[in-house]
Amino acid sequence: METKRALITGVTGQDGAYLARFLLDKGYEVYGTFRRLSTPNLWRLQALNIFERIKLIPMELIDSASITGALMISRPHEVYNLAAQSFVGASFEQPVGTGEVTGLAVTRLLECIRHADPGIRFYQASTSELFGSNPTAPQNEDTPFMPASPYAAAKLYGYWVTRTYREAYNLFCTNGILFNHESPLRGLEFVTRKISNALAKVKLGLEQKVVLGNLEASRDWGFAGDYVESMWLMLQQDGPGDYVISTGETHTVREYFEEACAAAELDPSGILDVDPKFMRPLDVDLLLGDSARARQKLGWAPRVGFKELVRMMVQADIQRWKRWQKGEQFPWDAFNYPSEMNIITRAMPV
Ligand code: NAP
Ligand code: G4F
Repeated sequence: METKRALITGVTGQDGAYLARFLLDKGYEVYGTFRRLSTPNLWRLQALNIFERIKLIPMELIDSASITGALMISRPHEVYNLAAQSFVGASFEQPVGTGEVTGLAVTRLLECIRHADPGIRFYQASTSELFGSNPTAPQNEDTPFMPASPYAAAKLYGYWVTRTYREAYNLFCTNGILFNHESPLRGLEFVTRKISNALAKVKLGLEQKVVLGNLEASRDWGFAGDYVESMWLMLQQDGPGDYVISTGETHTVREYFEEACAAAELDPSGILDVDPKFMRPLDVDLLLGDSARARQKLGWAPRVGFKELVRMMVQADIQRWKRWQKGEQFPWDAFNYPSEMNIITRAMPV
C-alpha cells in the first residue's frame, strides 16, 4: 500500500509538533511548513525528537505561489492547516495581520488545493473562540457563534470558507472546533504555560510573583497530545464534517493558578498580582464544550484530566529551570522571550 503523505502548516507550533509525531508513529511521510524567520523556531520538534524525521518546507501563507510549491513537493493525501496568528491578545494589537494569516489564508490554501488535487482531505483548525460572547453552555456544533476578538472573527471566516469549499466544490473539508488544549510545549504567552513557567521560577527563587490579567475567565482545558488524534480521526471518516473537541469540564484561571501552586508545593497567598495590562479590551467569560458528536462518531475521548495536565506542565517547567541552573543545553523557548532573557541575564555569573 502507498505510504500516506501529510502536509502540516504550522508544524513548528504546539499542535504541529504533536500531530507530526502522531502521524510519524502511524507510518506517514510528514511534510511540515515553516516560515522563514531570522531565527528558526524548531525547539518543539527537537524536544519531541522528531526534527530529523520531518521534511520541512518554507512556505508563506500570504503567498499563493509558495503554497502551490509546498503542495507540489509534498503531494499530500491530507493537509492539516494549523498555521495561524493564534494568540487572542495579540489579535487586538495586530487585527489586520491576524485577518490575513488566520482568516484569508484559509481561502488561499483551499484555492491552491482545489486546483492542485481536489482529492486532498483538508483539516481546518477552528476554535471554541468562535462561541465568544454567547452565554449558552455547554457549547456544541449547533451553538450560534458570537466571536469576541479579531482572532475569532478571522477564524469564523476560516470556518465558513472551509464549509463553502466543501459544499461548492465537493471537497473533503473538515472543521475541528477545538477547545483550549495545553501541554509543556505551549507558547509562553498563553495563560497556562505563563503560570507554570512563573511558578517554576518562584519555586527556585528566580522570581517573586506571578502577574496575570482576568482571573475569572473560565476555560475547558485539555491536553494537546490527546487533541491531535481527533484531527487525524476527522480525516479518516467517510465524509467531511464539523466536530467539537473538548473535555466537558471548565475551570477559571484562578483555579488553574491554585492547582498549579499545589503541584509546585507553593502557598498561593501573596505570590499573585493582577495587572490591567494583561486584560483584553473584550474577553470570553466561559467556554465549556459538549463533544458528544466526536465521542460517538469518531470514538474520540480525552485521556488526560485537568489535574494531571496542570501537574505535567508545572513539573516540566521546574525541570527546565533546574536544568538551566545546572548549565545544561536542551531545546527550550525561554531564549525567544525578552522577559525570560532578563532573568537569564540577571542570574548569569559576572
Ligand atoms: P501555535 O503554537 O501558536 O502555533 C502556530 C503555528 O502557526 C506556528 O507554527 C507558527 O509559526 C505558525 N504561524 C504563526 N504566524 C504565522 C504566519 N504569519 N505565517 C505562517 N505561519 C505562521 O498554535 P497551536 O496552539 O499549535 O494551535 C494550532 C492551530 O489551532 C492554530 O491555528 C490555532 O489558532 C488553533 N487552535 C488552537 C487551540 C489551542 O488551544 N491550542 C484551540 C483551538 C484552535 P512560528 O513557529 O514561526 O511562530
Ligand atoms: O491562554 P489564553 O491566552 O487563551 P485563549 O484566549 O483562551 O485562546 C486560546 O484558546 C483558543 C481556544 O478557545 C484558541 F483558539 C487560541 O488560539 C488560543 O490557543 O487566555 C485564556 C484566558 C483568557 O480569558 C485571558 O484573558 O486567560 C485569561 N488571562 C488572564 N491573565 C490571561 C492572563 N491570558 C494570558 N495569555 N495572559 C495572562 O496574563
